[in-house]
Amino acid sequence: MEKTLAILKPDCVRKRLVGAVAARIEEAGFAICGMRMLLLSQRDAEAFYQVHQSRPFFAELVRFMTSGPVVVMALERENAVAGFRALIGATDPAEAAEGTVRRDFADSKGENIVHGSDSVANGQREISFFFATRDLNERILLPQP
Ligand code: FUP
Repeated sequence: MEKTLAILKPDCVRKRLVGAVAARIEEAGFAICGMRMLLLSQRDAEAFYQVHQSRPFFAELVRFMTSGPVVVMALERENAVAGFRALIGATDPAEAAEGTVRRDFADSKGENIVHGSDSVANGQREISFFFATRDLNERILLPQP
């Protein structure tokens, strides 16, 4: 079953939206097969967002992502990567479709509540950044009718 990584970012935790966002994730048919709260170190955040290291917003992104605890989730569903990105909406909440998590809860392009992997390969890489295989409860979805 396809998997994707979600990060409920420091703004999500600070705004007490972990439960609301987790509910939307489960209502959209995702199974949570791994979940952990942690504080990213500077080194972790820089490594995780390495692809953006030369972008002008990189330092601010790392500062924000290390500003408080996050909740990381390994999620499983058919079409998990694209389905999760549809659920959260565009990076900039002003451009995100109505009813998406970022449109409803995010303040800005930088502080946008949640991260979702952008490809199946990156999903696998990002899940292994945070979870050991033995910590993932795989194939926990019930068979579809
Ligand atoms: P997304 O895949 O929607 O999370 O967006 P990107 O991979 O393009 O960006 C990753 C993170 O960089 C965003 F979540 C927030 C930050 N970012 C900015 O702060 N400013 C920008 O202009 C673009 C991204």
